Amino acid sequence: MPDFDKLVKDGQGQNANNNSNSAQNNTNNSKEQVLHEIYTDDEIRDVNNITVTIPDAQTPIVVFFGSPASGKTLSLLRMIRYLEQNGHQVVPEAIFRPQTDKHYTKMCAGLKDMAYSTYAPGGTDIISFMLVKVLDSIGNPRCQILEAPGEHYFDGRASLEFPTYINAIRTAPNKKVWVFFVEQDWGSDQNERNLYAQKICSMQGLISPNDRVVFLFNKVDKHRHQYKSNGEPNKPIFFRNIQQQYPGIFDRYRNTGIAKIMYGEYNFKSVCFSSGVFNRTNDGREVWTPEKDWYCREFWNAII
Ligand SMILES: Nc1nc2c(ncn2[C@@H]2O[C@H](COP(=O)(O)OP(=O)(O)OP(=O)(O)O)[C@@H](O)[C@H]2O)c(=O)[nH]1
Ligand SMILES: [Mg+2]
Repeated sequence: MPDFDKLVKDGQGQNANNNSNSAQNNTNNSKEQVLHEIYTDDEIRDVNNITVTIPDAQTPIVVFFGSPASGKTLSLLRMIRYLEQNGHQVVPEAIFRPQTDKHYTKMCAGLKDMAYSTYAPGGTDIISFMLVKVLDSIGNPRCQILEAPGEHYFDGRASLEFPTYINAIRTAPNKKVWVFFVEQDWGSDQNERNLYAQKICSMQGLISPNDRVVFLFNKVDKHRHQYKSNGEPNKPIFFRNIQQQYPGIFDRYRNTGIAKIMYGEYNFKSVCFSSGVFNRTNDGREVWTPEKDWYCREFWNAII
């Protein structure tokens, strides 16, 4: 659960890794202001009290599971651009959260502006948790994506607890695709990565064995020396490094016997991804140059 006192004490908010605009801008703000920029009124009261409605119980739900600042929001925004340029529509699920939740209404209304902005979201553009639906060119729903603050998945501890709305998604009848965001060399040290790996394993123990799993090796652009001469990331190298740095996260998905012969060693998909490159400006914002469509294509093929 979010530890609001710690959050405010640290002056960090959502982006615990200190590399976002909101983290910098909020440092000197009052406790009240920091909380209100990051969380909705209902969440401040208690995120566990927010009940969610999933009106479409058929369309698969893709959950972006990632630690704070792992790049979930930027991935969603990048995918929105890609999908809309390739004949899809992306629409926020307006009734996912209570109608009285004005912050959610605002978030839904501002989503497209954020997706097409020159800058990475910062300041008050905060996305709290939301559900968006992806439709194909003739309006058939393809999937729903849940995007949420990393604090709700990993707050520095490996505990088994997740907020109410994540439990609601987990137990919903829809098929699920769990996208575990992992970044090579992330965190302050190996100890922090171990804790995050344990948290991923906790969730894997809770989800249905029928759910699909994708590992997203995010921000690969930060490791250009691990690219092939054709300009694409060398996935086996990323795979090996992630496996070493996040112990046990692949273990549950090992094929054995005939399945191993037919489908290979593991029964999950993995993707190297980058939303783009980010250049910090003097006024503390980040100019976002989206990466090539290749990354989005790979990601989309893995989740669909
Ligand atoms: N180099 C690089 N940096 C990235 C990439 N994606 C995100 N970032 C950086 O990471 C920061 C955080 O990204 P977000 O998308 O806000 O992360 P998040 O997972 O939504 O964070 P929370 O909402 O706090 O859980 C951005 O401000 C960028 O500086 C990427 O693909 N490559
Ligand atoms: Mg986010």
